[in-house]
Amino acid sequence: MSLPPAVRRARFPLRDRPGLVWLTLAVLVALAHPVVPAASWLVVHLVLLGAVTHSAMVWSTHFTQALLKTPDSLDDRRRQNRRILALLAGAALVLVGVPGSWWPLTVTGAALVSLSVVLHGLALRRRLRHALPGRFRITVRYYLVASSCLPVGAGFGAWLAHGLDDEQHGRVLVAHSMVMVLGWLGLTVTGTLVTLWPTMLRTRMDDRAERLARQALPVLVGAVALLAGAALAGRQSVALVGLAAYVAGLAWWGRALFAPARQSPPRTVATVSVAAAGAWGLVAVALVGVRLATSPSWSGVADGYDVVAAVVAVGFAGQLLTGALAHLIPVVLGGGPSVARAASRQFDRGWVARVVVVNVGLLVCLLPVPSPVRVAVSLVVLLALAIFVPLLLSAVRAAVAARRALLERVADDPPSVAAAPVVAAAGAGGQVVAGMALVALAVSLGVAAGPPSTGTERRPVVAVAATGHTTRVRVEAHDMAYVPSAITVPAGDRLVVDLVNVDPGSPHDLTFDDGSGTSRVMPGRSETLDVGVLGADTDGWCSIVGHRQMGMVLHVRVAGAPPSRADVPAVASSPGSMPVDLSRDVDPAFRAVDATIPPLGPSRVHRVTLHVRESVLDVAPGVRQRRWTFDGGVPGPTLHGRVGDTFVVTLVNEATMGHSIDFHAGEAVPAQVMRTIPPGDRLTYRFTADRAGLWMYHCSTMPMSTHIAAGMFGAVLIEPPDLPAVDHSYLLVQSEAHLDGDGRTAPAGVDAASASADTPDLVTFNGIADQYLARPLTARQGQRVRLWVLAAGPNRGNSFHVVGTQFDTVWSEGSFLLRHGRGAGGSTHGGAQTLALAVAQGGFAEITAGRPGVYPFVTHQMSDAERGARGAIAITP
Ligand SMILES: [Cu+2]
Repeated sequence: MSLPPAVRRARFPLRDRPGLVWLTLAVLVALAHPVVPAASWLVVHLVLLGAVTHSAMVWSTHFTQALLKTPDSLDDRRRQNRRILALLAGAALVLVGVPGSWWPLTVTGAALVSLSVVLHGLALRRRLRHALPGRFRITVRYYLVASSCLPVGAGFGAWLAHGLDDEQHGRVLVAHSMVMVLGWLGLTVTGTLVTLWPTMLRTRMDDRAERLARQALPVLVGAVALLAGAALAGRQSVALVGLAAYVAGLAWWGRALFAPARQSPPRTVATVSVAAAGAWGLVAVALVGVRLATSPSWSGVADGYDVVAAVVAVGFAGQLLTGALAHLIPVVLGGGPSVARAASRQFDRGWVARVVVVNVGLLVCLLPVPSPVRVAVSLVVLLALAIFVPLLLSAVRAAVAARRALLERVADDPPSVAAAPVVAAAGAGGQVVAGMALVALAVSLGVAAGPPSTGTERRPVVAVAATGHTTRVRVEAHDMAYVPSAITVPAGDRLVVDLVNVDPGSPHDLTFDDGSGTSRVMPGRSETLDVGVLGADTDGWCSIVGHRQMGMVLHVRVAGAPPSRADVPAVASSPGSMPVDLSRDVDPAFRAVDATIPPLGPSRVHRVTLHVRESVLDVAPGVRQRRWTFDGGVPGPTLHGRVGDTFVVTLVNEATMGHSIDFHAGEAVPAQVMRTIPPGDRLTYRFTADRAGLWMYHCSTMPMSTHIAAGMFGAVLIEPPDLPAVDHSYLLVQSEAHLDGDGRTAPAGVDAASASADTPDLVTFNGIADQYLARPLTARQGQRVRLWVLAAGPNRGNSFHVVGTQFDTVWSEGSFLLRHGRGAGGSTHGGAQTLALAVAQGGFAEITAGRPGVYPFVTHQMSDAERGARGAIAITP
């Protein structure tokens, strides 16, 4: 069945469809974020560069045409389509090029996007020139200025993608984001709302609107230029002035928005969403302002940018787009009021609840809530936004059906459309409740999924005469200490402790030996614990692994009580776990960690997100431990690059205590990037690898012996220039494991006391004792094998030896000690029996096995080899 011509004309697939595709992709990437590289960058750019930029282009064309009433032939549909296709192709290239670190692709994409928007601007200018004098030319001027911002912002974006050092990156990032969001998008939106806002409200425009918009334009443009220039020049205070000037320009013009809103308050999904979008836009500007005002450096400004990006992408852009389209799509589908109503009804379905979920949910996500809560709430926010996609499709279907019905004079309203629910005023209250309930449900699901609280049950009543008095004490949890560390309570008094966590990075608690205690108190939070009536001296401590050993003990003295029973030593002794039996048969299903080093890719900028997670992993075949990991594995992912490469690492703490990261491969100010972040937080660590080496990275949160022993380490391999190719490259990272159980009946925990005493249960290569004995590395006779070795510790070095072979090439800590038998001083016929590495050193040794056989490798520190730091290479003919 073919559609009537009028319906066909109303259809404009390249105007209506691409936004939906980009939004759908954004939702999918957001849902799959743990496994998608650079997910947050992708989501932000799918929304802003994909959906919103496309909409800005097609709808500014639409409004220009509607306002200026120029003939269609000036810029026909065919030309518009060509520009849209160029934009889509360019955006797609950028979206692939940046996460893939393929710079030429990124530059090509940015150029294509810029070209299409510049051509778009020229087409608008042609219309402006041919138009008769009339009102609202100011709107088109806003569009012209906006479209000239885009190529500038795209240039900054390509520069960013090339990889810059920390400080430069921060400056260019601010310039890029401000020119794009405040310039390209902000000016397009401002210009549009001059006329669209009163139209959406179905009321008349403020008489001053056009004049105010004309006066504000130079201020806004000047502010963006000042802001970008100041950022590039590294002047934070000047940038702040630029930001303030932009807000002032907006406020000057924004006065014209209030009169229409007073006459006809926003009551539809379109107007409420657009108003909320405006509010979040201001929140984003305020967040940038605060960072500019308070960060000690530009890299510090950039560190908090993912929060700004989330506010802009979801709060501002997501709502603006869905709100504006809910108004525009019914209008442009044409066919008169009944058809528009049929389409509008689709957008009205449950809109109040959707708006509540998006806005309240986003607010909750910005609060310092635990990570599982943020994950659960952001999921419902995402779904509330994503519902827009099917709604838009059904709106188009409903309009087409209504039109056809009208044309065929069958009925005014087809039954399917009439059946669509309409929000009555009375239904709105119920929807608010439903929306709030949905967010609350997500919060409670997140809390339920979070770390278990230790509970606050009463201590048993003690045989001491109660005085009826209460002693209330404020105790601050600092970095591994309570202040005060000792308190005295009169015998018979009830003790109440207000525990205040003033440690910026780590949660803490206060636990007593009867099992009572606070839950984990997050940084900046406090909790009150009713300890009860104490009959004797006692100690409280922080139950987070390692914290008690670091000195988090609160001595409670009872005045006038019998002598102390506070017999808990400052460092608890190891419970003395049984030695791990490594002689058992290995399960046929056991799989060793792949030690192969993949070849280097072409990229010079490496973007990695490391999620800190607690995972149950093998520490020997058949022996399991709950380990603390970077991204679920021990060792953490190996970062591999060349001298001069830039690494942008986002650390996301999804664990239950504070963690951090320290990269030896680049130079950085420790206090900034190596700081401990609490659960739910993230930070971006950027470094340039200026020197070759097999570098260690590790968690540097106290006690470090525990955090590293628990699994929080990994390698950064920066190849020296002109490193010759070999047949096989393997990486072996040695570390120790300390178990507080046998790990066979149930996963063991981490024994912090044993780590601090340096009495490991296991010493492993790549996290699992004996794994390469069970599953040897392989090579063929005569092949050259390069064995990279890193001693991660926390306490043990490595004397690496391959039984039955000699090394003719040894490279350690940045230089060759021996290269094909030639020594650094020019000596010849040299050989080496070990590659000697102190803790945190790395290097490689090379062997060429002349005869087939199984060649064991060990650390020649024999007691460590017997604890599992051994393996084998099988040489086949
Ligand atoms: Cu840690």
